[in-house]
Amino acid sequence: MKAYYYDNLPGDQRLPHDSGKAVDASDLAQVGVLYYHIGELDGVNQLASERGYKNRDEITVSPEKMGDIYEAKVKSFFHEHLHEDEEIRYIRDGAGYFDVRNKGDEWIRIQLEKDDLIILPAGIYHRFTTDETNYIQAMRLFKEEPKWTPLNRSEDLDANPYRKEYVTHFLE
Ligand code: KMT
Ligand code: NI
Repeated sequence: MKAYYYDNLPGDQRLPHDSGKAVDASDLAQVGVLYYHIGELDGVNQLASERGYKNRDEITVSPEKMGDIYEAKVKSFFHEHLHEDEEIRYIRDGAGYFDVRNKGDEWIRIQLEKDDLIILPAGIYHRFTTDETNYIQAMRLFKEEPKWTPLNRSEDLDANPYRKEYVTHFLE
């Protein structure tokens, strides 16, 4: 894992966009983002059972796997959104970037590679992209029925109870 402020410069979303200003795990914890490096599936199983996660699936995001819809998918993952559930991703292979908003509404870019696991809290604004290799394989963990519907950023969401809870807890 490596994290830094996004440079906000034009250019393909899959480029590093590294501003050179680093961010560490405690900065991430301040906005409720947790990071783990887990080399063995046992560790993931333990974390899943501690947090009440019963289900999981695996997704491969690549042109080989997705074919014609790959470019559209990558663009759609990059729309700023939130979820009403935690988002847990365990990277099995390849690499990619999660961008999250900090307290000052700046983008922090988190580069994830094999064996990295990230937990994004419910209500945080974020987006995802593959990197220049165009390949990532990730395990998605969920509790019961996944509430993964992405809710795109809008002022209307200021009244969403999950967003309000997040703001109260982490941004105020
Ligand atoms: C997401 O939430 O944007 C995704 O699940 C993307 C693929 S998983 C790395
Ligand atoms: Ni998401």
